[in-house]
Amino acid sequence: MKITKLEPIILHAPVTRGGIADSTHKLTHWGAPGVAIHTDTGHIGYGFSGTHAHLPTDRLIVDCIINSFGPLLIGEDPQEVVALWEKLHKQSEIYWVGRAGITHLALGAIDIALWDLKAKAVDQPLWKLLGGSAKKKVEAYNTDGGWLNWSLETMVSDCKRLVEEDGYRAVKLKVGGPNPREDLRRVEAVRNALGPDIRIMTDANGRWTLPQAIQTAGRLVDFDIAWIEEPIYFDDVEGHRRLAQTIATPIALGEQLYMASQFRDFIQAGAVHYVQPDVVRLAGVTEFWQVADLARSYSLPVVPHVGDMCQVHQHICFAHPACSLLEYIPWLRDWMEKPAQIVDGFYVAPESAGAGMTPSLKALTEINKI
Ligand code: 0YR
Ligand code: MG
Repeated sequence: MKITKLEPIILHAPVTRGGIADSTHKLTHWGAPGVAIHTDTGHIGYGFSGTHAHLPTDRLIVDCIINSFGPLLIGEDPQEVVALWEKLHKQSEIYWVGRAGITHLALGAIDIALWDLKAKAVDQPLWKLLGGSAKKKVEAYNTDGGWLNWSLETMVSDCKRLVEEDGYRAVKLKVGGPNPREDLRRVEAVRNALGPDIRIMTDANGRWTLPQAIQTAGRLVDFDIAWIEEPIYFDDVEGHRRLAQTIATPIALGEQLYMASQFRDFIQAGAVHYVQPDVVRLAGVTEFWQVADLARSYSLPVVPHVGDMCQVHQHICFAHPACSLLEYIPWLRDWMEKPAQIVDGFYVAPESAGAGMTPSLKALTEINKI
């Protein structure tokens, strides 16, 4: 199998109710800038990054994929994905300008497309190629009921619907709003509405200073919260270490970390309990796997962040022993040929060959028209 052509793709998918916010980000669309990798056998591999749909920036990512990395891939065998990852990652002219950021997001999208081809070449879903089993239980927790811009009433009724009608046993709420008392009121209202048996996660998206986190996150223990996510700034290892020693609620983080070495630093410091790598911010499945192995060696659960809207991560979760819980956000549902399926709060192992990012017909007619 040989790579013959790389085709740029940009998708912008509307988010729920036209716009969502957490403490740090506001968006109307989820961006999926990526690539279709064509081969001499007729197989096409798809891989996307995940962005806030800022078109000029999405174009930079796609340009890096096609024009910086692309020429290095033509003629190569996509099944040699780990060797190709090393080859691309060693390109000093490209990595000179960024070991993280756009170059790394570009490599992530390519890596996913290569794993997609490797799985399609043997006509297997990626989880099977990675040694997983459809019998494994992969639970879903839903993030789409807890946005910070939802009114308290909307948030409570959305969370109730997710639990009572859709069968989720775990939901995530955004905190880190301007008034910490309001944060706590919102968490308390959802806890009271859902009862004691549903798990509730909270996510501050890097908003607090250390003393704010000690004060507000420290009180989450009253509501039996599963974790507080990104309580303080994304890269602050020492701050999270100190917080972890101070509060009883476990700490989750990782969605903003680009490199396996950053995870090593957080884990070694004792600054994280739930490890949240993302295939679209790490450079793909290849680097994700290293992080998941590392976390497992410290007995830390891996609960991926879903910049891919869970399409690739579901495969990894059916395969990697550190993963048994996975976020769910529905924004790419209409844009993927086989959107992830959840029944009674558990993922159903995908049956089609590949890594899960093949676009739907609707997406194929609308992409690149933005
Ligand atoms: C904006 N999940 C997150 C939104 C989400 C963000 O990027 O999607 O809240 O990525 O923190 O845990
Ligand atoms: Mg988060």
